[in-house]
Amino acid sequence: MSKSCRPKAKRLPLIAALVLHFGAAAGAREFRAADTQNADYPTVRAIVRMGELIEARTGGRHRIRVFHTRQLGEEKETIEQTRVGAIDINRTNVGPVGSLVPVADVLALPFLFRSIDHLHRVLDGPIGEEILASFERYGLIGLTFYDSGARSIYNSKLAIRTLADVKGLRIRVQQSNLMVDMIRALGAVPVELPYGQVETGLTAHIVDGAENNWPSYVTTNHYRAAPFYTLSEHNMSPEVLVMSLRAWQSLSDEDKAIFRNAARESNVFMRAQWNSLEAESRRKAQQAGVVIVSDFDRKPFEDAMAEIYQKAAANPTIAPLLDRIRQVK
Ligand code: GTR
Repeated sequence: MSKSCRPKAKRLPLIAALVLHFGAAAGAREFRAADTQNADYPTVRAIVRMGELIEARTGGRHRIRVFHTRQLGEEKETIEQTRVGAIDINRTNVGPVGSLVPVADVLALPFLFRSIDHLHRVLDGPIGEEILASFERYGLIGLTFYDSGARSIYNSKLAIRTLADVKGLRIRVQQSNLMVDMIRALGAVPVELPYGQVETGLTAHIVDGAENNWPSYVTTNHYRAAPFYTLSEHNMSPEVLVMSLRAWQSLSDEDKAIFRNAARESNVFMRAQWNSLEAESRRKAQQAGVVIVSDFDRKPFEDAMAEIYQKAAANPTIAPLLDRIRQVK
């Protein structure tokens, strides 16, 4: 029997399948993701990985296109664009996002975490979940955190060992009020610059130094212009992966679960790469002649943060979280 002669009853499932297929395809989407780091950076690779998982699990209905290296703008702008739904997914550091989502600032507080393990226990437990959930009222869905190691101060002038050494230095900070306060509390001059302008800022001596983790210090070439790196490890601000509320609401419940799980799995994938990249970046800097200062006088740096902690303790959203974070063993 030719196809056109099939009895009507038998054709119905085929029509239903076609409707289902094209119906689903109509809801199919490519989600635009922003990251300021370069194509090989672990956060970018992690989002690519998340996209692969999503594509496989939705039978190709949904995919993620990653725009790395600030192609969609600097962090401050991309956060704003994600909030209004012009960008679907954004990987940013908690530093700049803290100016929009105050509770995120708690994770950027200087000298709060005792170690990366302590940070991981906080992020992987109920506090991490609560912080991610609190993004929603600002138009963002917190999907997962990514590692970012510890941030340390570097500069082009001198090996910083004491608080007096920092005094008066012009230090670039992320676009974050908390980071501005932190550098000011050290007696240095904070200069807010977008990430993409720091290398020029250092080479043109607009700033004397900056602060970041090993992989960022090396992949951006900051180590060439500012070869004194003091292991201050003053904060451990993680990265956070967020989705615009608008994009999130376009997903079915089933797809939301797929996105959440894929994001979490991409975090595990990223963590597996982080330590070796950190060590490799440090080695590269050392080989290039960077002076690494580990014998710095930490206590006065911590004491200088008293005012920041007074402010945090007076904030009813942050204060209870602070205590709970300290209690996490
Ligand atoms: C990096 C982080 C970026 C950006 C950058 C900066 O460690 O991955 O998202 O916040 O620091 O200092 O601007």
